[in-house]
Formats: sequence, C-alpha cells, structure tokens
Amino acid sequence: MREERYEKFNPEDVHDPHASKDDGFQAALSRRKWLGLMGAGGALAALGGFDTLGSDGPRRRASSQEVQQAEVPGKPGMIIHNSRPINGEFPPHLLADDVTPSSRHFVRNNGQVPERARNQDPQGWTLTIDGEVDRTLELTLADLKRMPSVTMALMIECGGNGRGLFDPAVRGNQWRRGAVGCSEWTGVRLRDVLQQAGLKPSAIYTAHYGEDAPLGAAAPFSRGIPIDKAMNENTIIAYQMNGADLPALNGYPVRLVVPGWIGSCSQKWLTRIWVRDVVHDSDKMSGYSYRVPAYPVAPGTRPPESDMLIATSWVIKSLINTPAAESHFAAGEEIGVIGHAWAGENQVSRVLVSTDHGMSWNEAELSPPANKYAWYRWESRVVLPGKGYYEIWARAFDDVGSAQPLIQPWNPRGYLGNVVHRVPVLIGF
Ligand SMILES: Nc1nc2c(c(=O)[nH]1)N[C@H]1C(S)=C(S)[C@@H](COP(=O)(O)O)O[C@H]1N2
Ligand SMILES: [Mo]
Repeated sequence: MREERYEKFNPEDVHDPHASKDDGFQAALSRRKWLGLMGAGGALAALGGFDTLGSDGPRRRASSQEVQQAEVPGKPGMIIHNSRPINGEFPPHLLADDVTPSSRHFVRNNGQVPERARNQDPQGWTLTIDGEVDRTLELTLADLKRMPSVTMALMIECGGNGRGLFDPAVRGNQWRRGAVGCSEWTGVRLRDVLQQAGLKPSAIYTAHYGEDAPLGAAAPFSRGIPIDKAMNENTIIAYQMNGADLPALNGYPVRLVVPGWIGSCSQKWLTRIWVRDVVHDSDKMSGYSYRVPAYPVAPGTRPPESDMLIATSWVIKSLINTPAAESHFAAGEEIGVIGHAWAGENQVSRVLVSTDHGMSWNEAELSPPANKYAWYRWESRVVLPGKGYYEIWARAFDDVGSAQPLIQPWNPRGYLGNVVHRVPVLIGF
C-alpha cells in the first residue's frame, strides 16, 4: 500500500533560486535523490512516520518528511529538518490535543542547546532587566517563583511555519504545518517584572537575550517586542510547561511566551531583557530576517530592505488534525473532521469545511479557547458517497473580515504562511 501511494504522489524536481548550500533544504534534495536510488518504497518504509506525505494534496516537491533521522530524546515522532541546530515539527494528526504535550511541541533552534539546559541545572542562572528602567534587576529562579504566577494555554508558532508550501521555494527550514503548539505555560507576567524594575518614559521596545551559543560566526539570537505587547497580561516569563520544568529543547530554565506573535519573539533560555529607547535593531530584527514586505510582491521577487516591515502577530489560520492525511474510509461512512483554529491578536469567528476543492462549504462547530491566545477547537462531519480521491479542506475566518487564502501569498523569506490546509482521503480503496 505504501509503495503504491508513493508512486502515485511522485514529486517533481524543484528549482530553488534562493537556496544556499548550508540550509538543510539542499540536504533534503540530495537525500531525496539518494532515496530515489535506494528504491522509494523500501527507503520510506524504513523511515516511518510518513503517512502525512500527501498532506496538502499530492506533493509537488521533496519535503523534509523524507529525511526523518534518529529520534530526539523527549520528542518521539518528530520530523527532523535539521540536527545542528535541532529543528523539528510534528505532523498535524499528532497535534490533535487541545493542550499540546511537551513531547509534541515543535523545536526551533538557531544555535546550540545550552549545557545548563541539557543538565537541567538552575545553579547560577539569573535574569537581568536593564536599560530604560529605574533599577536594574537581577532575578534568580527562586525570585521569579516567589512572584504571583499565572498558568495559561498559549500558542507559539514559528514565523516560518508553512514555508515548505511557498512557491517558488524559499530558503530556510521547510516547515510544513507543524511548527505550532498550544501548551500550558506557567510563569510570571512580564509586565510585573518590568513594573518592578520601573519603566522610564523613554522605554519603547524590549531586546531579548538567551544562553544559547550561536553556531559559527552568527550573532547571538536576539529579538524584541514593543512595550505594549510586553505589558500585555498574556505575555509571560515561563518556568513551567504543562506542569513541569521546561524541557531542555524548549528553553530550560526560563523562556518568554509572547502568544499570538511569531515564535521568534518567545526567547528561550532567557538571561537578559534589555529595555530600549529605540526599536531593537539586532541582526534578527533587520534586513529580510523576520520581516515581510510592506506591500504584496510578485512571487520570487523581493523589494528593497527599506520596504520590509517587522513581522509581528500571526494571521488567521487552521489545522485539520483528524483524519490523518491519506486515511482510508468506506463509501458512505461518516468521517469526523476535527481541527484547531487561531487568529493572532484577533478572534476566530468561523471555520468552513469543503470536500470538493472549495466549490461548496459547510460550517464547522467552533468551541471557545481555554483563554485568550489559546487555539479554538472545531469539529465537523463529512460523508463521501462514492469511491475516489478526495481532499478535506478547512478555512478559518476571523472577526476583522479576513479568511485563510486558497493560494499562499508569497514573501521573500516564507513567513506567516496560512494557506488553507488540504488533507487527502481515499474512499473505497
Ligand atoms: N534563545 C533562543 N530563543 C529562541 C530561539 C532560538 O534559537 N534561541 N528560536 C526562536 C524561534 S524562531 C521560535 S519559532 C521559538 C520556538 O520555540 P520552541 O522551540 O519551544 O518550539 O523559539 C524562539 N526562541
Ligand atoms: Mo521561528
């Protein structure tokens, strides 16, 4: 069955004008050639976890799902894009929980996992708050834990989630759908800490630093957010994920969670928040990094740097968790379709489901989120009367008049991808 499936969805070659040698995408392509030599069926069966190869319809290009390697401890089933640094995601059918288990939260690292995190050793860790504040603070983990705590289900989604669906291809991790999670985080409101330090009127932006050593000659990974977002009651300094210490890969001992905004705002292994009187201007705040064109651009082209804007909040989006891609059903069988939807700073107002490539749509039942910035669960039932290949599509709408696009709008680095999710199912085979 699996061999037959692979031949049916035989991907075409990719021409990627932006790809550089070192970005894993080239590696994916060359490994794909290697797979071809081995004989597709055998190689894929050996890799396992490939039943989402056809998610988003028949594949047009090699995906990193073909390059799953050894498992990362604590993250069984993760699709690994890169092992140095570690980057991996989970296929949509493994993200069905309303609260994402730590073992299924994606991992996006720019540098090395700090030794402290690997050893789960809090000794000597401190968090410094400095810059445009009345008093510089240096807090220990015990200091943070003495402050009033909050626990909330909060979303983190990599700004590049969905990049693998951009056409033409864009360099960087070829995330499909799974660089997103909604775990339960416990910690201290960032605003409580900033208020303790006392913000000067000149404070307009934060700059975050972590303990991870960059790879090669790269600058330390650092991003920041406007003071308004830093003062939002749902922006937290987290020391627990799903009721336990943070996993090494997700930021032990302490990270920021800036929900609704692109994941790079949520600094892991946090050691310093520098309050600034200008918009933070690190590498990762400049050029084409985490920035999007100020106006729509033709696919494959990029505007001058001066026309790039910092990417901030996520846009309306949804995921089909059930059924898994390429599930088999009998003709006339009722199929439960279950998923999640989210809308960055906005509310989700409705989710529609189609089984005929968007010619007709049915309204799904939408459940409210656990709290602001948690994802919404939605549910629908479909019946496909006769034999054939079908796709289940889901399209979410927000409360400010936006809906997910049917074709992915393009930008030079593949950020904020939110094209409608398509899940192929096979009826009567
Ligand atoms: N210190 C540090 N923080 C970081 C990163 C990093 O490389 N170093 N990656 C960021 C990016 S791009 C994302 S999407 C999220 C991912 O969080 P996760 O690995 O817990 O899923 O962490 C952010 N925080
Ligand atoms: Mo990210």
